[in-house]
Amino acid sequence: MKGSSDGVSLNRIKADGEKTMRKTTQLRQLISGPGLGVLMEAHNALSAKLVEEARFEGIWASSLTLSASMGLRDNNEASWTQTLDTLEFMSDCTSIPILFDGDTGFGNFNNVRRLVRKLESRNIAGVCIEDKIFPKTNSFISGEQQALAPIDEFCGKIKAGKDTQQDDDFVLVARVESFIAGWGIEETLKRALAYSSAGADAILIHSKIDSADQILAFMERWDSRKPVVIVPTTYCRTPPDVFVQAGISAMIWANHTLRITITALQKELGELKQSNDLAALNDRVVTVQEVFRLQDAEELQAAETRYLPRETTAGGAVILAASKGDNFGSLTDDKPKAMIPIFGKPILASIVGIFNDCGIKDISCVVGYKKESVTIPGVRCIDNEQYDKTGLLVSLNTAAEQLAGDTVIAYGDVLFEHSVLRELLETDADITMVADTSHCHNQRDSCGPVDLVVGSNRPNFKFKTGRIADLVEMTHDKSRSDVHGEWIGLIRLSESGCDIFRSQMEAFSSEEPEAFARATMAEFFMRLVANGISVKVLYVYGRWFDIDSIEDVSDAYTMGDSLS
Ligand code: SPV
Ligand code: MG
Repeated sequence: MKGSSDGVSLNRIKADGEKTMRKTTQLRQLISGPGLGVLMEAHNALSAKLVEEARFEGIWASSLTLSASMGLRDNNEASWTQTLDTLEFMSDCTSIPILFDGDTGFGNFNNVRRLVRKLESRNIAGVCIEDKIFPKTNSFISGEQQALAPIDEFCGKIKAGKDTQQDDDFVLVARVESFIAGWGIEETLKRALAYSSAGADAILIHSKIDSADQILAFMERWDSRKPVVIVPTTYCRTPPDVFVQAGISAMIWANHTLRITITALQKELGELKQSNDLAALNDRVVTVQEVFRLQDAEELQAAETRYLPRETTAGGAVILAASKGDNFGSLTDDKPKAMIPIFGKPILASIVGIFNDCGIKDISCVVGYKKESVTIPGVRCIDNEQYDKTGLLVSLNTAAEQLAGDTVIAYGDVLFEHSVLRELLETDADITMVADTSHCHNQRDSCGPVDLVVGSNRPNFKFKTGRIADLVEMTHDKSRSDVHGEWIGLIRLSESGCDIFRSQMEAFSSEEPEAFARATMAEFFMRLVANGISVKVLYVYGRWFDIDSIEDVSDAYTMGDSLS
């Protein structure tokens, strides 16, 4: 056996890197090198891959099993191009060589020429053609009745194939069917010699008796003129050592991969039909993960991160909606302000709708006041039990676990146009807040302080420049002339931005627990800036409003249409 010392593994263990050798060269070595090579049958890409994983050195693409797996008979019912398509899949997912069972060559010498060209283009390492007449019949079905091809004509096919191949190592095996057809040793030898002289790289002597006698008789007279390949299907009990001693170069285990499959399927499908117990079967079969592994699904995932454009959708959103709201009279008797209907639905439902429209499905909402009234389908509610004693930063910290991957944080009383969110999602800094430079929205004296932003620069909307700035300072002082905009309650965090927010909140709460408990988001931003953390400002012009009072609600009713 080739390179085998244990007598069990019939295959050579390849040294690392050996598989980078051309498949044709691998097959040539398997068939012409010392010892007994083994070609294991496969009939589709998956079985070919499994044959390789089982560490066989080469694949026999059998006409019997290829046709059976197509639901056809081994009588050239499948066209050669249909078979070629399957071979291409088999070759693409394996690195060991395939010897294709090319039957009679699908016609005359001219068809063999075309076949060899196409096989080489699919990286098939060799072809075996047999001296029967097209359309052939499997050798185990009425073998004696099968006519053999005239020797001259078959030699023409061999010569045509050899003259056509581009790769010197492409292997052409000539298969002698005279034993199958009931002829004796003399006819077999005559044919083998002729095919050898015509240029065949190896001779396959087929036999269907249940001993190796015909093969051994041939080998005694053959005198190692060319490598000999055998198919010990009917004489499989002959120990491989006998073949080694006889000087046989390679053997083909021609159909057992398919037969293993049929045996397993018949058994398991039959039992399942009887038991109806899918769970029991589940424990006996490979996992779906194993199927993914065989498909190399991981490779595609890695490639996607390399080649697909970065998704602009945020992974998730956290909406802060725990507070009652002070300026809404009886409107907030039974619900927080985020649940006040504006344009026919709760503010929160509109915000969630805008997130969903922009591809954000994973939405958490920090609730507190009248939390049972917050019922928005698909939204995860997180309870800030201290909502009436704490500031917004504590609400955000309640949802700290949700700050993972790209995350947008929004106030539950702010409505903004889709375009504002889309622009925010396109930013790529770790921390980006949105500030409005229009100052045109309706601020009332009764409202709380406005979070004003001083950035590193002013935007120029006319020339579309300066839309992103560094946050320098936040202030409530409306009289300041260096203010560039008003924070609208929207922030986008990258994965690292989320890490920064979580660790900074943790540090803040342990260093200054009282200040932390009362802290506003603006105070937190100032703390970040003071700690040297970069916070970016995305400037927008209008396209949002907040609902701060009962007057805002009635204003919205008179507007009569929603933001879009
Ligand atoms: C095949 O596997 O298709 C063969 C070998 O040709 S045999 O079935 O034994 O003829
Ligand atoms: Mg065949």
